[in-house]
Amino acid sequence: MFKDEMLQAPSQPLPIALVGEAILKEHAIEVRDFDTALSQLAEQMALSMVAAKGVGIAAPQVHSPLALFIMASRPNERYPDAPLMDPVVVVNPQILSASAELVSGEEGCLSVPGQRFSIWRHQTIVVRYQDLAGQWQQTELTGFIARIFQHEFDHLQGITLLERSQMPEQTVMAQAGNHQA
Ligand code: K3U
Ligand code: ZN
Repeated sequence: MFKDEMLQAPSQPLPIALVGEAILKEHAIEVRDFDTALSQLAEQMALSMVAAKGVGIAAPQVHSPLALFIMASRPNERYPDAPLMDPVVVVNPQILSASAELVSGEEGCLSVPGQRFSIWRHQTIVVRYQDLAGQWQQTELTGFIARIFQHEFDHLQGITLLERSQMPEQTVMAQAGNHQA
């Protein structure tokens, strides 16, 4: 074997699934193998997210059934006070509790290009997830970062903005299968 063939090919962005594709309606599958294939998938998701100028991306959006997403908040026109953060890879997420306070805000979705929706989200959530090494992390998120987490979490439940925007605001947590603390 030539030496070049033994080297790993550079990561490429993956095509993004659009509404109407079946993968966006499916419930994601728990990640069990924290291996190099998972890290490579996360890297390709990050490339797809950056290329599309998103602040997050979920695995089903790149045609993978696995329960992981990336969040990458940055200040922007609609959320000028949003914190700038390095991308965080979130695997097997859980929402442990959510504030009673709901806030409405505008959201777009890379899978629903050209549309914006006003969406109610919990202002603060306490979440648990695994990192790429399989280590459990627990943290409280608020504001725009909490909004990104809830948007991406929805993708793992097979919920896009088309469905979410039709739901009464009270069903925010109920749809995610969680309970208020
Ligand atoms: O709505 C978008 C946006 C981009 C930069 C700043 C503010 C908003 C682009 S769509 C986006 O980034 C989605 C990504 C998705 F669909 F793949 F998950 C994430 C998102 C946007 C806005 C609020 C919450 C989550
Ligand atoms: Zn989306």
